[in-house]
Amino acid sequence: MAALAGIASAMVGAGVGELTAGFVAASSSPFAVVGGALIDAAPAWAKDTAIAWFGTADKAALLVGIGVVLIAAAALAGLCEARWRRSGVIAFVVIGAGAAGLALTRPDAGMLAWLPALAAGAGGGWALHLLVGILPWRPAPDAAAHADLPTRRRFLAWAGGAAVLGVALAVAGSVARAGTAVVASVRDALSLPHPATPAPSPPAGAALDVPGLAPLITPNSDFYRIDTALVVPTVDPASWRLRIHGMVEEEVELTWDELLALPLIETTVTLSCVSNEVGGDLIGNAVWLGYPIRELLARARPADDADMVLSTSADGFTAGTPLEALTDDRDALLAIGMNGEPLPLAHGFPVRMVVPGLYGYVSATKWVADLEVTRFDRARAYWTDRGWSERGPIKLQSRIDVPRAGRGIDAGDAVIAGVAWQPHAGISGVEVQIDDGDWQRAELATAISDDTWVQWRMPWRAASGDHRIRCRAIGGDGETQTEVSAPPAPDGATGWHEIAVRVS
Ligand SMILES: Nc1nc2c(c(=O)[nH]1)N[C@H]1C(S)=C(S)[C@@H](COP(=O)(O)O)O[C@H]1N2
Ligand SMILES: [Mo]
Repeated sequence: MAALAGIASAMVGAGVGELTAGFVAASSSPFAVVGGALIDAAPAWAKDTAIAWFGTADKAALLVGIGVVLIAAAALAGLCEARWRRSGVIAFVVIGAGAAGLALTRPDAGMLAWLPALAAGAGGGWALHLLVGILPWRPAPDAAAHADLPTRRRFLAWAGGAAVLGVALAVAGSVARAGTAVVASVRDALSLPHPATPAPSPPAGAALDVPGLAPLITPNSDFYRIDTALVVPTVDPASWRLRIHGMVEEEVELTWDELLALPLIETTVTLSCVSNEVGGDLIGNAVWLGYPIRELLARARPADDADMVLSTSADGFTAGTPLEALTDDRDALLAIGMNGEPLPLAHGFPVRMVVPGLYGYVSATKWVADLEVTRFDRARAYWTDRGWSERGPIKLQSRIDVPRAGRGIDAGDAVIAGVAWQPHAGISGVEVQIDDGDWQRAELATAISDDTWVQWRMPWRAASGDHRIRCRAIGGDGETQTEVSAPPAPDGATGWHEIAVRVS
């Protein structure tokens, strides 16, 4: 029961923390602070394993993990408090103070970042003091007044009440997330300017009609999300500024209104995560609205010996992009729109970068706030400090979507279909091998451009039995996708996607 008192008290503390954070700053919620610090401090292998195991559910998995550790620690604190009064309370306050200190070190810490964790520790400690005071079997000096009442039932009622209170406070905290609500409503009220140069509608024959095949354009709600932000950063467009500085002749500063007034262009670009495994779904294709970064850099006039742009987000993430990829004729964008809408909050609202041909970790900074023109030998970015390559061109890849791996299909006329990509270099063909037969050319849909993935399909007379299907792409430059299998780290997975199908 002392352990139970500890757990219920921790729930009160967590609730107080979330409630305070809801009013002060969502990113300073104790869970966000501890989780964020763990994400940044975790060794590369741990992070890579988390993404490999949990994919886009990695954040939920981390929060569950923190919860489990917290419950264990709280139970222990309860047991200590029952044996040595104040020891558990002190533990709560110390943990809260530690998290408060951690909160101040987070890149997006506001002035009151320390408050939620401190309040959580104090609230939890106070609850523990009260609950242990009414433990049924413990004749504490201050329990004398309740000498007739401290039954097991009474204790359980109070402990249960404390737990419910904790949950209620946490719910209230998430409702109060003032920042998120305000920014979400600003976003909802926005109407984006019309592009000076709209994306041409996809050419006829770009989208194949095959059920189960990834759609040519990925809807925002299905677009994969990968980032280090446990709480989605909330950036109000009215206060958004982009600073371009470093090795430039002239510093440039840009506000939201100035950005909107520029002649915006629309382009369709496939974005992929370097953590995407062969056959994986950390990839999507969207129509982006934005302004070419090239034009902004032209205003700033980078020094001749600069070769990298270090972009920083509102929450302290950084990416190092080759200067060349931002100044050459590809349309690297400072994007504000995704598939006809303002960027969704989780995809970088109000402004992010999108660079055709490069993995997200070296180019696609969301909630972007700062561009520093520099050199690869002078600056390091978030993931390059964690064992990933400095440069990350997206590798030539292809995927089988239909039939679904591991599912059975009926014998007879079937279709094999998928997507292939090598953004910026393009795709010139896809080949398919069934069992150990010859490689056959698949029908390639018309590409939107070299910057997007391409759908493909091949008819198949499926005979009963177990089959293995493999695919490989041929790049725009004639290169065939390598069979050599490599894991995502350090610069992207390679190998052929292969699926097993049972035909009956
Ligand atoms: N601010 C910020 N931007 C970021 C990241 C991040 O962690 N923080 N992750 C990058 C990575 S690794 C990828 S793959 C893309 C994913 O963009 P998406 O979530 O919109 O699909 O965002 C990039 N931009
Ligand atoms: Mo990524």
